[in-house]
Amino acid sequence: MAQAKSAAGGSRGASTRTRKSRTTKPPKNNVAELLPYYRDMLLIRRFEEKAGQMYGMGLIGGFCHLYIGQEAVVVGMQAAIGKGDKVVTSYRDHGHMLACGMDAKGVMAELTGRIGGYSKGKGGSMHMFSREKDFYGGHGIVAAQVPIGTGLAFANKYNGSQEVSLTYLGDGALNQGQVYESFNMAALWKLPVIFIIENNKYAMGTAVTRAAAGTSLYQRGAAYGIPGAEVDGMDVVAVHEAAEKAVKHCRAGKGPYILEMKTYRYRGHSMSDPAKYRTKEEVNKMRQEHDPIDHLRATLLEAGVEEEELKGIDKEIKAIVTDAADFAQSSPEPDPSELYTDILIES
Ligand SMILES: Cc1ncc(C[n+]2csc(CCOP(=O)(O)OP(=O)(O)O)c2C)c(N)n1
Ligand SMILES: [Mg+2]
Repeated sequence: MAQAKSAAGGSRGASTRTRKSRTTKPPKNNVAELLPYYRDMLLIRRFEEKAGQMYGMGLIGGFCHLYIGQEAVVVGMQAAIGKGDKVVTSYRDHGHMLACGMDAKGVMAELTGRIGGYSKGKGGSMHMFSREKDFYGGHGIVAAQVPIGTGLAFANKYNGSQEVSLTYLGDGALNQGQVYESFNMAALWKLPVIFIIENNKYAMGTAVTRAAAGTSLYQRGAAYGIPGAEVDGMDVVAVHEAAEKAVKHCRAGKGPYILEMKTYRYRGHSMSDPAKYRTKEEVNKMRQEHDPIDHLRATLLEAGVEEEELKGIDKEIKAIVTDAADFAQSSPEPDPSELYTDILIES
């Protein structure tokens, strides 16, 4: 399975490659445990497709960054954590919210700017939050969530809890200075934070190969002694396996961990991206050969799960997304008085 590889220049770091082939097999006798992965990835996929459609119809305003293609990352990670563990991410956040258990209706209604949305329709796609579900946002400033996630881990440690902080960032965000300030403090104080780099190969229109000096992103913590691993982010079983290892490391008080998820976004950077920086063939190849949902579906069928069972899940998800879309269009717009609520006024 994993081919051990030392992190560049790191004496304490133990970066490994855990990138799996496309033949990852489910744990023996545990096929049923994979059904929730299928369900959760499908929910994100269908939700995002619907959001894209509604954006095209003019029902969603502002920015909207879809997560289609990357579903295995968040679903595999989330399956390794529990209540109290914290999650924070960037603006490409709908999948993370759904994976955290936030209500599809509340997320969709936020996209349409309605009162039933998680931020009462005042935040939109990039600005949602749920303390109840341990989701700490949606952040529009590239890498801003990294010190926040590190701070959440500091709080966990300070409070003497065993909770971990999952801090997601993109391949582009990884070149921000604040990431390395966070790495330093996280390693110095052995904070329980997992930095999950969602390497989808592009930062807007810039390929990672053009922007990053050295593309083994999982080794970026080597100077701080932070272990890192490269993972096939299109394979939910591989993601989950890597996540469990990283969570165990954090809960044991050994400090931070880096997971580089090799993934791909099928849609543009945001809804207004003409996508001239890559070919249609490149996108089609990924969709056809590496789709995380198709791959899991095939694995499940091969393992003897009935097609009818999967169809039942498809139907359930369709109903959830239709309900969310209906709610997002029928929930009222916020009252003008809402302009004056939730505002910090310092006098
Ligand atoms: C500080 C800052 N600089 C620039 C931007 C504009 N911007 C928004 S997303 C983005 C690319 C980030 O790419 P990546 O981190 O790879 O995440 P991805 O969009 O691929 O998920 C940029 C440059 C911003 N929002 N904030
Ligand atoms: Mg990227």
